[in-house]
Amino acid sequence: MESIFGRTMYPSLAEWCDIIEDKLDQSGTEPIWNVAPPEVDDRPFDAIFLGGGGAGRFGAAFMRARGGRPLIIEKWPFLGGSCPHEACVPHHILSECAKELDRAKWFSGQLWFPEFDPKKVSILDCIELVKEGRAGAHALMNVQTKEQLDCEYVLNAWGTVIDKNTVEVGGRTFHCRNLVLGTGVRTQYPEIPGVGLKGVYDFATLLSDLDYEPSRCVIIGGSKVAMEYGSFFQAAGVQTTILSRSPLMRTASLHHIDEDLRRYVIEMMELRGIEIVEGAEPVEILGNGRASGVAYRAPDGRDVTIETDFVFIATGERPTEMSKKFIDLLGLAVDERGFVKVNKRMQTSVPGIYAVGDLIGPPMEQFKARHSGCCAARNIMGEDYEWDCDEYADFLHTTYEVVWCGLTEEEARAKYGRVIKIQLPPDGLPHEHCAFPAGEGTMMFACRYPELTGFAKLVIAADSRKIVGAHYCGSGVKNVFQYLDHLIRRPEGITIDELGALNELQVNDLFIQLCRLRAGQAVLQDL
Ligand code: COM
Repeated sequence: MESIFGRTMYPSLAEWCDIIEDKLDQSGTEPIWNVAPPEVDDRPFDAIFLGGGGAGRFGAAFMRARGGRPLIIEKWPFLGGSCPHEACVPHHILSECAKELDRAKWFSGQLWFPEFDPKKVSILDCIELVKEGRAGAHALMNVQTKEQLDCEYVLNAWGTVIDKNTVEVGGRTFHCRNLVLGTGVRTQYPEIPGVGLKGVYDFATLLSDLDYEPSRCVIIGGSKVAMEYGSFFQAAGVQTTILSRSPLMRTASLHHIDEDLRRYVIEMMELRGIEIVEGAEPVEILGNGRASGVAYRAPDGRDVTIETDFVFIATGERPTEMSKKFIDLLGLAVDERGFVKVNKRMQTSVPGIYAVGDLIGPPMEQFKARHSGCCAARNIMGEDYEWDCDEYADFLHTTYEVVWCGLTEEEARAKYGRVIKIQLPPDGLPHEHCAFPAGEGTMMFACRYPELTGFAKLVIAADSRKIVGAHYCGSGVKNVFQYLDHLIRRPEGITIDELGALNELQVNDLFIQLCRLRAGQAVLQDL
């Protein structure tokens, strides 16, 4: 394809969709060039961002906004990386499908809902929906990054690192003052026989390779991905078993998981029919040419086999083999799992080389990718800027949205001694008699299925009256938690009195009215 740099007529969003689809269909084709020719701009690049996912794209945009000259090199024909293509966006769409399917089942034959017919649910159709939807996101990333953010890029081409100041791509050589590595990760498959069989997928290959309707699913791994995709498969009518070594939500990469929240989430997954085997040791994926079963050792030492035509791997991610090549070439320090080590400026062990996004390890979340890219850009542009990713609000989906920030009740008691909580349903009140929290999105459940309305807990240090943790399973609350997390972590924090002074917009809003009910108390008590 000819260069798109300097065109007065840019590809429209629709044209970009076609260009991207064409490129995705033919592997190894021409790069897409958007680089200023030397007569227009011959300044050296302040940084080459290898990888145009959230980390590289945001880093480059920030650098450009500060007057720098970034170049993004991306193997896919679009920017945004795995997020819009096979990770966050697909997962959000499939989780929304799971939530809709769940409602359709519970209300089957009631109100305006038809009798739920699982035969009408097609996983392949849901995947087609994802593919249709992601094309628009791809196109927007390309247009926005060029037209609005004024960044130069080369897409649809692998960059080859020659040294820390030189990258070759599409037969051309580019020089830079700094290198920012953001090439992401792939699912790491367990080393057991059978992982290469047809019928074994991860969140990425599910979208690219699945070509039949699964009838039974075994998930190996207990990560967020296991819970999220497992909930979707089960909601779509595919009997699902999760084989996890660690208890769900107690895996190493999740922190501040409140035990009451965890219990409710698992209970609700099991109520939907998912079988969860914790402490399981997968031994082999069985099959002749294609997966037909999974053999595992149960926690009590028994050898068990489950028949299945679909195995989903959710054992976490690691840097790719391609990344390992330049990591070795550049001599970068890595941790025991192979993630590139960085300091709080995103500097690696080699001066002039930064690493960002998933390549530096968990949390593998969008906010971390974007912030880490900007942090590298700020430092490259001369700012002395540190970014700390130790504390953050976190979430996952089942058929619910599960969100948390700050300390668990147990952690708060250890740290502050006197702690009170505001909780729905309160301890000792059976959920089937308590149709709360009943937030946005679970009001219909509240009327007919009280125990499905979710779980809410606010943790408060009683002496200072400060809110120190919040935990929620329900629907529609991620936005709230973004701000709540910020308020809690401000040096001055936020008290129960201050939260109670806000104006609620939903009758069963998240915590405001409940804080106000308690705010009059001089000595705070649980609610
Ligand atoms: C979002 C991708 S889908 S990015 O983080 O905006 O680049």
